[in-house]
Amino acid sequence: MTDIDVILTNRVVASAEAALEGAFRVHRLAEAADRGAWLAEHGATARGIAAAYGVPVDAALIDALPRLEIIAAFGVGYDNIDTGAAARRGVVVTNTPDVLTDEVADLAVGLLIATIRQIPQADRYLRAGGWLEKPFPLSPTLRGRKIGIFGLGRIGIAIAHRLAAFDVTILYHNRNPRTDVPYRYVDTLKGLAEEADVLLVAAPGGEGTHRVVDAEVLAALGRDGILVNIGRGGIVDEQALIAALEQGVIRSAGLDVFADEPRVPQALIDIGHTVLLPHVGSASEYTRDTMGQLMVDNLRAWFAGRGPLTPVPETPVPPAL
Ligand code: NAP
Ligand code: 8YV
Repeated sequence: MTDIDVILTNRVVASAEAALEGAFRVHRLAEAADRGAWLAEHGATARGIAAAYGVPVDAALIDALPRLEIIAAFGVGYDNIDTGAAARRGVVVTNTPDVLTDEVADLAVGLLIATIRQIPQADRYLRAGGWLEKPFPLSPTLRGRKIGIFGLGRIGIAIAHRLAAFDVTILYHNRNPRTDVPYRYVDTLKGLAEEADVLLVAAPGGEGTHRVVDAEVLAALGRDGILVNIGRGGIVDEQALIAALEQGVIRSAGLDVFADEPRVPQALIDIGHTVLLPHVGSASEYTRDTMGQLMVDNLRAWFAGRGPLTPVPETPVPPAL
């Protein structure tokens, strides 16, 4: 163990916690009964943060740590971290890209098919004895659908590659068109929803995408439309989605992420034809271990003077490294 103090903001996978404990003096923010008193005790010496998803690393926390050098996120999404505040302080932020891409893409395709073919509903029907009475109702189909991917990045493209095997049409919207993909670019999100009958969200959360999937976009998706969200809950206006599902503005939704996790609106739970998952896109033992390894490797590399392995673009690596 080194004499470097690192704050762990909440529980992460056990293998990563063990690696952190082996490499650093770890202080667990989640165990702080009184945050002010806790920061007074540990804030002056902390040089790193291991940032679990869901705990804000905001300007107040960053500014309470005068020796902070690096914030290593456990996840590829880092919308819980104020990268602007970190950049102003010269603090580097890292995330865990690539190592979870395939796992999340697998889950996205599973969620899409589960939602269209109503797999959880059919399972519940059998268990409740419904099949003994009559066959399960016929479902909608994936056949002939146009899939609009909102956020054709690492995960979005991995989803598109998988969907190619399903013989569906793929369109996408990003801020910038890609020159390296065979899929057609649509220059607005509403335009994508108008053209597609599945809107599959794989974009990051944060200010730029906050509630952009709103009532207008859902209306554009249309009565046969399916929304699948594995990006971030805040991207979708949940009240507008509930209204759209209740009123038949769209057909159904498959959601892995929610605006206020782990709380999910009761109205969404009560709509029986949706498929709702507790943010499990990357949640296999294998992938969570790999993500944890990369988070710890970023901290180790930084404190060994080798620079961060996977810094985010908003907080450039200091020129000295
Ligand atoms: P990525 O490679 O950075 O891809 C993000 C894509 O979104 C890029 O193509 C980007 O293109 C586009 N984008 C970003 N901001 C946008 C905006 N304001 N409007 C339109 N398009 C925008 O990231 P990734 O590795 O694929 O991960 C994507 C996200 O998936 C993560 O940030 C995270 O929120 C989510 N995720 C969820 C789970 C889960 O368990 N459900 C697991 C992992 C990741 P442009 O820059 O051209 O706009
Ligand atoms: C995890 C994620 O659920 O990487 C991300 O952005 O959303 C997921 O992989 C999360 O980071 C860890 O709880």
